Amino acid sequence: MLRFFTAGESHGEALIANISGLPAGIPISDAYIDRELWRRQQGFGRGGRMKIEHDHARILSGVRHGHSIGSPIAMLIENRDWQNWSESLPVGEGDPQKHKAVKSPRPGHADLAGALKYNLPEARYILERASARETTARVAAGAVAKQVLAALDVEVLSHVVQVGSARLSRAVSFDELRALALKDEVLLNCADEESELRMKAEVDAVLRNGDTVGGIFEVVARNVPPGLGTYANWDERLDGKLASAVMSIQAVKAVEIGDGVLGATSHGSAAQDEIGYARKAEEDDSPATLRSKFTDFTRAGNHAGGVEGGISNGCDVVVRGHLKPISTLRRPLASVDFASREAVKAAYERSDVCAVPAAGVVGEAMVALVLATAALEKFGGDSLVELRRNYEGYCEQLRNF
Ligand code: EPS
Repeated sequence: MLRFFTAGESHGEALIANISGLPAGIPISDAYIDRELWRRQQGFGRGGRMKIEHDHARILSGVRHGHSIGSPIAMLIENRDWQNWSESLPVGEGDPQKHKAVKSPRPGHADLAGALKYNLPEARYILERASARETTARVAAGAVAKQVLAALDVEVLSHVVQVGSARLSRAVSFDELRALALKDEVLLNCADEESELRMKAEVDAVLRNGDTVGGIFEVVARNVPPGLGTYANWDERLDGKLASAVMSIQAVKAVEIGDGVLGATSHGSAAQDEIGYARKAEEDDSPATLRSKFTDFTRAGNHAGGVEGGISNGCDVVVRGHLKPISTLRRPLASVDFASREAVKAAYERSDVCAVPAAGVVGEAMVALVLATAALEKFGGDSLVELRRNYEGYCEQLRNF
């Protein structure tokens, strides 16, 4: 079973990602993992921290000669900023005078709920773990999951479809998402230039007035075979797992699969994806999104976002994460001093003003982890050869259906 966990705090020494349950023989490139980490650091609206960090995953175990060996993969990503915090956040007793307390909780952050829960007098230890810095480790684990999926020809990409009230104005092809992921300069990770400039204007506005802005990212997974997940039990449904994984990303407050939100206000005749059949050998001009490589069944659309009845159906899996604006504001909101209980402004910590593109990269990681887990559950195998054999046998079964 594929499992992963992360450890580490925002201003601690390092972040750790541990992923286990991979078959042996999967090609694992550390350069690829680092490229994914770099992508997570990009985007207009990120804070000063990203000028300090150059995230690099040091693989400590589970990979030899460029391939997984079946044992857990442990990765360590150093926090360069640690050198500025080693005295104020030491592991040992240290000097209490140097502690940097967070004296008034930020509305929307974990500060108050966490302090109440862990019975701590202020929020420093709370935000250290609640911080989205933790997503660095998720992206490292997700990059490993993506390399498992690559062995099954599955690709997972993302783009930004909304920042504040600026929306992407047109449909974007999967090839455009591929090109976006290869770019060496990332503004808002939107494939449409005109839309991206409107998105940038939203970030410029909040930069000027000390506010923050949220938005929506969309993750698209191509070549997911039909049959991952099941309706057999509520907790085995693929859509439930995707929603949970994406909802767990810091600042995500809503998750949508396909056109889920629009579907609630549509009629059934407009919301479903009508089914057709066209042998590939025959004349077929339906776009690649609407026919999978697995069967000759076609679809008139993909409102379902590639999941029906909790099962992948062979169309692109499409998951959107809706981010609230980041809760650390340069022009802070009303709060209360933890010690005196007097009304004060919320604490300010260096932060981002918009992190939607970065959250999209984290979304890819979480979706990849869910899909890789579901694929390994279905196809199993302790080696790449065994996994491929099982997968190809299933593909043949689908062709002969
Ligand atoms: C970071 C995410 C955000 C950043 C953080 C790095 O964390 P948070 O959720 O706590 O706002 O602002 O940067 C800092 C904590 C800092 O000191 O600048 C990330 O994704 O790496």
